[in-house]
Formats: sequence, C-alpha cells, structure tokens
Amino acid sequence: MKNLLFSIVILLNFQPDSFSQLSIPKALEPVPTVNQMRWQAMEYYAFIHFSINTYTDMAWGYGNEDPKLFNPVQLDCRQWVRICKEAGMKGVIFTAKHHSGFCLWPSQFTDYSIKNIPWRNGKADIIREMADACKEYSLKFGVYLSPWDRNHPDYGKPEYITYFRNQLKELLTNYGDIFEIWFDGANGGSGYYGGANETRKIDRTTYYDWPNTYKLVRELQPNIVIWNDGGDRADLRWVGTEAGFVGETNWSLLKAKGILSDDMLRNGMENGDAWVPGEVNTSIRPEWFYHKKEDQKVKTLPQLMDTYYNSVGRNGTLLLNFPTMPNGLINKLDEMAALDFAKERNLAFKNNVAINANAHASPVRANDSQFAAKNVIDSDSKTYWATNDNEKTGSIILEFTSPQTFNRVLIQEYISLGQRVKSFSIEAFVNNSWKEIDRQTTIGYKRILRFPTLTTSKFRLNILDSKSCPLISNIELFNAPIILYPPSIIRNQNGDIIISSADVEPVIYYTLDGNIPTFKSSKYSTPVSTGLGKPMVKAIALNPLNGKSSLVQSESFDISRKNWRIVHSTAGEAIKVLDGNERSSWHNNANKMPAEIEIDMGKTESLKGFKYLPDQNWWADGCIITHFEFYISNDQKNWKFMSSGEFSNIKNSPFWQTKTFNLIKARYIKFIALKNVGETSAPGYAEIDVITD
Ligand code: FUL
Repeated sequence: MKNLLFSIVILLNFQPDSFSQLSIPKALEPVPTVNQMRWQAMEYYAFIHFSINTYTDMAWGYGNEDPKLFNPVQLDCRQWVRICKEAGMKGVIFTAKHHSGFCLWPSQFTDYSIKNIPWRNGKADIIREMADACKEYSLKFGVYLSPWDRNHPDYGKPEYITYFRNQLKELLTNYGDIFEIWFDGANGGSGYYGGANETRKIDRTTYYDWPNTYKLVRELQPNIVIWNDGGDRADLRWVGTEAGFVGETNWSLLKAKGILSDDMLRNGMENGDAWVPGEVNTSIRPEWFYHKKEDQKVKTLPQLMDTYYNSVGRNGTLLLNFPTMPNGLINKLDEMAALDFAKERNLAFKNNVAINANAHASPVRANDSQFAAKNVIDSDSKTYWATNDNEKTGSIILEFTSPQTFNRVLIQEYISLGQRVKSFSIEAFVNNSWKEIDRQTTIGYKRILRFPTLTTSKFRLNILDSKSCPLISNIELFNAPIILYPPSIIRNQNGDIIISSADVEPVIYYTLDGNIPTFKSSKYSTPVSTGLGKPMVKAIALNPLNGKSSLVQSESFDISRKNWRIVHSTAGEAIKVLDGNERSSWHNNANKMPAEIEIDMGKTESLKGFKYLPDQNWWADGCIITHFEFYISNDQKNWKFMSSGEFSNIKNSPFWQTKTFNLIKARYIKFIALKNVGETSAPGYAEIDVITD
C-alpha cells in the first residue's frame, strides 16, 4: 500500500512536468544563435573612429598619408572607455584599420602602422590599450577591420586575402575576447596601392571568400558576431542608412542568399530564412572621424533620444560613434551629449508602473501555470505568456490597483523561439471604454512606443496577427519626462512658417509681433502663412501637464521668396536653395569655374546685402564656395558689380555667410562662385537669401 501510494505521488509529481514538456511552443525557424542573443541583449554600445585621416581632416584616408602625422600626444583609451561606460554602453568597437590601411597595432605584416612613427618611439599598441581599458571597465571589445585597403600594393589580387587573414589572426588571437567584428561595405575604388595610384575594382561577393574568412573568425573567436554588408550573410545586418534609425516594421529575418534591397535592409523580411538582426550605426556628429568644424554639430538630446527610440525601440541595437580628436581624446562636447542622453534614458525608464499590476490574458495556453499572463510582469526574460499553438491572436490586460500615469510602453517577444508578431495594438481604459492608443506591426526583441501621457486603471495589448502563437515575455509602462527644447522654426518657399518641437507631446505657442510667447499666444498646429513680409517669429514648447516651457526660440526672416525664380537653363533642382530647408542642397554642375546662379525675385526690392549657406552635408565640404562675386540687375542685361571677396574660415565654419553693400534697388541677383574648397568640385548651396532695407 505504502509503495502504491508512493508511486501515485511520483506519478502526480511527474505528470505536470511531462505535460509541460509536451506543451512548450515549438520553435519557429529561423531562430537566433546563442551569440546573436547575447549580442542583442547588449542593446547599446560604442564605435570609436580614429586613424591617420584624423590628422588630414578627411573622412577616408587615401593610403599615402605620411605615418609621422599620427601623433596623439594625450592619447588616453581609458578616457574613451570611461565615457562609454558612464554613457550606459555595454561595449566598444574600435577602428583597428580603416580604409587608409594604416594599422593602430604593430602588425607584423605591414610597415604602414604605428610601429614606424616617432610617437612613443613606435612602441605603442592602441588595440592593446583598448582591450585593457575595456577589461578594466568591464565593457566588451570589438574591432573594425576594413576589408578595403587603399595602401596595400596587392589590394585586388589574391595575395591581399592572405594579408587580410593574417591581420585577422593577429587581432583575433592577441587581444582576448572580441564580441563583434565589423567588415565595412566600402570596397574598392581609387587609392595609393603602394604607389600605383589607381582605381581598383573587386567583386564584393567573391573576392574575400567570405565563407572561409568567416570560418577562420569563428574558429579564433567562438563567441563572436560578424557584421558585414558586403558579402555573404553574416550574423548582423546593416539597416541601409547611417542616419540612426531602422524601419518601424523590423523583422530580424532575411533571405539567406541574393541581393538585398533598401527595403529589405530597413525592414528585414517577414518570411526570411536566416536570422540576421539589424544594428543601427550612426555617429554622434555628422561624420565618423573628428572634424573641428563639426564641434557645433554634436547631436542634441532630442536627436539622441529619437535615435534611441528608432533603434533599440524598434527591435535593433544602437552603435553610436565617437570620433577621437588628433590629441587622442574624445571631445568634451561629445562626452556631455552622451552623458545627458544617459541621464535622460535613465529618467525615462526608471519607474515601471506595470510592475504591480494584475495580469489576465485571453486565450491562455492549456498549461496555464507555465505560460500565464503574469509572466509578462515578472521581470524574468525567460518566462512568457503564450496562447495555444493554433491561436495567432490574443489579448493581455494589465489592471492596476489605482490609476497609473504613463506615456511609454515597452514590449518584448520571447525571440529564442523565433520572431512572430505581425501586428498589434495597445489600448487604455478611459471613461468606461477601451480607447486605442496605437497600432503597429512587429515587436521582436524589444519595441518601445511613445504616446501622449494618459492616466488609466487598465492597459491592454492586443496581438492582432502573428506567424505562430505569440510569445510575449515582457510589458513595461513608464512615465517619461517630456523633453522641452526650444522649437525649430523655418520658413518655406511659400513664405509659410513651420514650427516643430523636439518631443511628441509639447504644445507650441508663437508670436509674430516680437513679444515673448506664453500659453495665451497663438497655438501652433499647421504652417502659418505670413504673406510676403519680413516676420519675426518667437516660439516656445510648453508641457501641457505642468505648464513648464522651453526657452524661447526666435527667428527673423527677410522678404518671402515665394515669387522667386531661378533663371538658369542648367538650374535643375536649384530651387532647393530657396526652400528654407537647411538640409536640402543643390550642386551647380556647370562644370566650370566661375559658376553662377541667377535669380529673379519677381519684383524690384531694396537690397542691402546677401546671404549664403553652404551644403550642410559632411561629404560636400569640397563644394563650399570660398571666393565669390555678387551682381544685381534690373533688366537681366546690364549687371552692376556689388561685392566680391572671400568667405574667410568658411571651411572650418560652414554656416551662414553674410555680405552687405550700399542700399540699391534691383529685381535680379547673380551670385558667382570663383573658387571652392576642393578645386575640382561643383559649388554646393543649401540656401541663398537677401538682406533688404
Ligand atoms: C562607412 C565607412 O565608409 C565610414 O568611413 C565609416 O567607417 C562607417 C561606419 O562605415 O561605410
């Protein structure tokens, strides 16, 4: 009897377990590898760009730069890594070799490295210093090894692949654990190539024999993830832009073979047969390397927060770049921006108000206890709510004991068993009924949504469609502080004023009479028509919840350019120089100097001067006009010379340039470019404007 009882007890004890084994949702292939899972959980890590071209103010070294230029007198890798650590990053990827071919470690396979320079008598090894600093600060270390090498004489020949692999062996054996390797996609083109000074083309898909190169990498570093947008599918994918975002729909899947379109990179592929998640790489400044002229262009807090929501908040990771200055340090401005960004993220995601909710789900999986709704609020990423295998929709309700206030939701799928959710919505219970807050497509590892602050006693997540039964491991709700930044004000070519705020929630108030705006001023909703006159616009962003406002932003505009016309047969897209958008530009491809642009202002105006804003894109700095002439006319035949000269220091400070002259009436203006920063480049313009009486 005792034995029988014992067996029944054993049976009872074992049954739930064996049932639960049977009821575990099946993996939906493809699924991430252990290395990809470990990488995804890092979420946010740094890039550091530093090389010989830091000393020539170029984006890409040509490969012929004199190694002696490399002289980082204050080099301090511990400063770089400390900043990354304090910024909340989990690792650092460093440019061991960029396209110039110059090596920041004493590679035994080339002379083009820091072993042959006066700095520290050629005894330095920056990769070693980085690896040590990362160890000290407990950050993971990764390396960027450019497959393209503009210095190496053999680039383009099979011999170069041996060289490339030898360098890989050095980097992946001598410096401890490497979490990620970056194989940049820029491959082949003009270069020094040991003195040949020519253009060399390679076939990106075959030249590097990626399958065997990957094999070597994995043998040397079994825990590594490989980034590559140039050849065979690697572990991670480029998202098709360096602007700091991935698509709102973001599948961590791609087809294993074949050419990828921009859409595929941006959104992944719902039916992809390979797990290739997206990494969002972007720089804290416009360019990857340090350029003093960009000191005023460090990303602002709202820009960095947007980047975060559009990368980590969209099932991607964020790889944010710091450039190192020629002295070997990261600029204070970049440091401050990264630390403010960390502070704001910590504030935004400090208090999860969902933590004490009651969670109910419908439907529930047969074996409820293991896959119950409460798993989404238990702070354990390994537990999840699941429906039955054949159920692809379902809802989960979080009910609070007292009303809660929030404006962000963070949702996670249990991706170890595959990414599933195709469409979902979120709702809040307001005035006794459910109100939809948002409706979106994919979730993946992590999805964060922003919406105007609300207070409610119930929140609902509806899975509207899924590739297989949805598996939700986490839901968190936060009340992030509203970021109050002075709004941006532009005037388009129609003469309309467009004002935008940095965060989603603030309300904008503005004035056109020079008075300081308050909450009693006009409320901005759509572009404001200001006729042909010269408005002075002042605007504030106001937090509707507590009445706090930003500093005042103020912009004065000259006459409207609504009736202006570019009088040029070669004008093409020249109209962009009048659109009020500083980020759009036109390049005068007249192909010869002097190059001119002629404008009809539609009627006679009283002119006192003119303004020029060069193309704001970092790659366009050769196109910046340095020497000019300016003419006016009333009949387009007789031109009167008004001004000429040089925009001094425009290369280092490529912002608005103003030239004034004695008052004169004219209908036509002609701005002639005599010389650019880059001798052979076509002049580039973001905006041209006049100063009137
Ligand atoms: C690009 C490179 O050409 C840039 O110089 C930079 O390294 C960036 C991360 O990738 O493709």
